[in-house]
Amino acid sequence: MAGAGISTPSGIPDFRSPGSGLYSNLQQYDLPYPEAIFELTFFFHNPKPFFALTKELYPGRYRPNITHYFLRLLHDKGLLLRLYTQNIDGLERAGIPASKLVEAHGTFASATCMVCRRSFPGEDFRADVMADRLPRCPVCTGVVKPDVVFFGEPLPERFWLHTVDFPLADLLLVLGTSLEVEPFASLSEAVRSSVPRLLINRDLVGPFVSCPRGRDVAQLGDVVGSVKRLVKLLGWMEEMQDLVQRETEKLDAWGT
Ligand code: CNA
Repeated sequence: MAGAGISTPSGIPDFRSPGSGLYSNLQQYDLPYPEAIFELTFFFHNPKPFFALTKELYPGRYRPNITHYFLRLLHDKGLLLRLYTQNIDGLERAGIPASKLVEAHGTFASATCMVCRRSFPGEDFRADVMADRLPRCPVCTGVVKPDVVFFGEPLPERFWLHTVDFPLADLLLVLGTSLEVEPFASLSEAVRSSVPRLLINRDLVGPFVSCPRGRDVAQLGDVVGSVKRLVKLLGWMEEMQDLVQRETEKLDAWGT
């Protein structure tokens, strides 16, 4: 299970970190209260703040960091049952196939017309978003909203895979999340009680505080340092460096 804290080392602010988090830095968007940026009623009244944020987070602006590559390595080694992420930055897609991913709060990679409900690749609207123009449906001219899940909207159907996955897991990694947003947060309690849960986060959160289990482990501090420590303990340092180098060269070649 992953959250915004795995992407802060890539330069993307999380929501709740005091000072640096998005919710502390929304003055520029002129919102009545921070959460309004992800509320449909406010979006229909004024979609501009959300598109200003969209411009920030549009795929291609940021690069994965060692945490994303660690998750990729788990996949390469056949150890990843599924990656459940709350992130909407798409950075987990670097090498992890869609079948292994559940983007529980949606994505900018696709978008839907809010009037006729036609679906489009997010890429179709890149030029509009970058030029601060409202993306409009080419068929009915309705406003097109990236498929990021707003408060009150249903989660993507793939989220229901959790009913199958969590009882099967034999280790749960929880990385970079405050575990404050439901229903995602409660997944951390859906593994069998004998299953170890490893929290890698700046601070202790959710059930690791409120109802800890005997086999819980928490590695507190910066996610990059913690992941490096784990990779070292696993003896995967060399593979990790090779992977990071290969992927960095690819991104350099694409000019991303
Ligand atoms: P959050 O509530 O902002 O919590 C982030 C957690 O990560 C906090 O506990 C932080 O202390 C911790 N953290 C931040 N940076 C680090 C670091 N470098 N090392 C270790 N721990 C760190 O974010 P959640 O993901 O829990 O909340 C869910 C929201 C946030 C979802 O709806 C997301 O869509 C949304 N979000 C996503 C992104 C993104 O896609 N990158 C960015 C901002 C917010």
